Amino acid sequence: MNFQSLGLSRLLKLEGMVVAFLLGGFCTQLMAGSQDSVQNPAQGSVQTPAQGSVQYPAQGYSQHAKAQRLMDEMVEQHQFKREELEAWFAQAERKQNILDAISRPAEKTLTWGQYRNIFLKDSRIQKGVEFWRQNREALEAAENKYGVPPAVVVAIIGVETRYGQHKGKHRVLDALSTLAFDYPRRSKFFTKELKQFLLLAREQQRDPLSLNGSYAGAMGYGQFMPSSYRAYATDFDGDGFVDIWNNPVDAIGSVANYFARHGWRRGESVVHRVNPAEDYEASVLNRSLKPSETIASLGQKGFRTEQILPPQASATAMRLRGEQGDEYWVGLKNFYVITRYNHSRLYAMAVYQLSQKIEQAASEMQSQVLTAAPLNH
Ligand SMILES: [Ca+2]
Repeated sequence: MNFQSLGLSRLLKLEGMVVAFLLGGFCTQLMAGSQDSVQNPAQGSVQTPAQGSVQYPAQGYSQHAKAQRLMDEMVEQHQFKREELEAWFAQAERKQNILDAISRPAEKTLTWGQYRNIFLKDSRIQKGVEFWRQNREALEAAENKYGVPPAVVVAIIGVETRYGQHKGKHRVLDALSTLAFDYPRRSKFFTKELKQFLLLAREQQRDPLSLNGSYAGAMGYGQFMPSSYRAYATDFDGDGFVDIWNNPVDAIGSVANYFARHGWRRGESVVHRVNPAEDYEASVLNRSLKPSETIASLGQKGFRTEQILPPQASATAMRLRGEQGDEYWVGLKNFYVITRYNHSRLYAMAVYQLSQKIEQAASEMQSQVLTAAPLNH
């Protein structure tokens, strides 16, 4: 996920906040355990990718001990050609700005109210309606096949990359090599992703040096990490290639498939605002992303939804700090599924509310068109 928009960057700097965002498929794996915090973006540094990077002329990473080991394994386990790997890693560059971005601690955690303002802007809503209109057929097909409403898929792609406008400018081979070989704290994770990336590039007949993504190696419209790409991306237009880098139809099918595989329930709601009873049990609030209560048990603890929901449905209660004060919400299984994309309740709530706004705007536009249409009797 990608917040390199100048507008956001400028806004946050103006407010004196150093905020970064780890988003998308990246977060689904990287950020386990970090729930509400909005983490460190490659912000600022992304506009000047060369700045501060250490030069490794000629050999790049090919002589690095960890790269040598990885190449050995790719040759032994996956029959890659050693010379080919050497040639790629000779060109892979260590990027200091990526190390800076990933190791910079989140110096401020956004409240829900602040986070919401980033994503629920009119321009993102309007562009979402447009993206929906342009990809209506694919979105309907994805809903039929996977049960995920078009507005939810559109909102994910809108939050991740602003509908494909910001898919990341880092060479994925540089990003993953830098993090696998020079970022010990997550070396294991990124080494695994680097191997997945080489396998993916071979499967998709792509030159690994030609593929770009986020500073963490997340790619395409929906910002999938390589392992997620291989596991969940789908050739939704049936042309023989799974291309979520440039093909919005494949991207739409892949996001919907990701949700379906993580347990999305067709036709069920996502989250409900509640007014808690005066003697509510605060201990259940924000306890875990995974629903550990039921609608019935939350009702007994002071969180009763206005809508009648199945009493035994798994649910979780949340308190979020909104602009107008604390908000209380009850999330259902589908809310949890959105957090499988990015382990944050703020993220899931933003996606959900953006999807609602896009749906509303699309339907208003539709009714305007109908109203304005001449009557041909
Ligand atoms: Ca395809």
